[in-house]
Amino acid sequence: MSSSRAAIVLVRGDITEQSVDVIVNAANSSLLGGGGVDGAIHRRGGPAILEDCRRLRASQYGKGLATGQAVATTAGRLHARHVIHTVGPVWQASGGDPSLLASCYRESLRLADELGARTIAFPAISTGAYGWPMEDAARIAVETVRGAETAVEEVRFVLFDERAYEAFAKRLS
Ligand code: AR6
Repeated sequence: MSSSRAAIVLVRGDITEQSVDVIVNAANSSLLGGGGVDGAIHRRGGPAILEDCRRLRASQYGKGLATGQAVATTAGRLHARHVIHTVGPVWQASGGDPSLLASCYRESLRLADELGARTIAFPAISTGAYGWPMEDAARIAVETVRGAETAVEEVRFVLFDERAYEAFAKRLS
């Protein structure tokens, strides 16, 4: 399988403080905001992001964004050109579908390529409100990015706490 030439970089911190071409949002299917990363991105990016999201809901995403899919908006006041919103799968008592979590990373990278992005920042999708176990989420994130065919040069995982950072670092070592 051909694989990405993108350098993978780990940062411990707040994704809304990153300067990159694309910041990825762990959104929900409504695209109309929420807590966690989603809340932080809308707060710091300002109302232009929500305006774009509402336009998407009023046009081709009338039913919202499906799990595993990705869509782009302006980045408002963030230090980025675009926000790509993707909807991670919810971890259930019976587990979760890893292909849907992988799809979030793959579809976001595909869209970033379409937008001509060279740098992209991802949070640890699904590991907060959606309950996906961190170690498993880190494995899926790193394997998917490594396996992706993309022109993106730097994929930055921005991890909010030490536990998340360590889980990703373990996968990269
Ligand atoms: N920068 C980087 N990572 C962050 C930040 C931040 N500013 N804030 C939180 N995290 P979550 P999900 C971490 O809940 O699990 C929202 O309400 C956090 O510690 O943001 O995909 C949406 O609207 C965790 O490791 O996303 C959806 O309804 C990771 O980011 C739902 O939550 C993801 O946590 C999506 O849930």
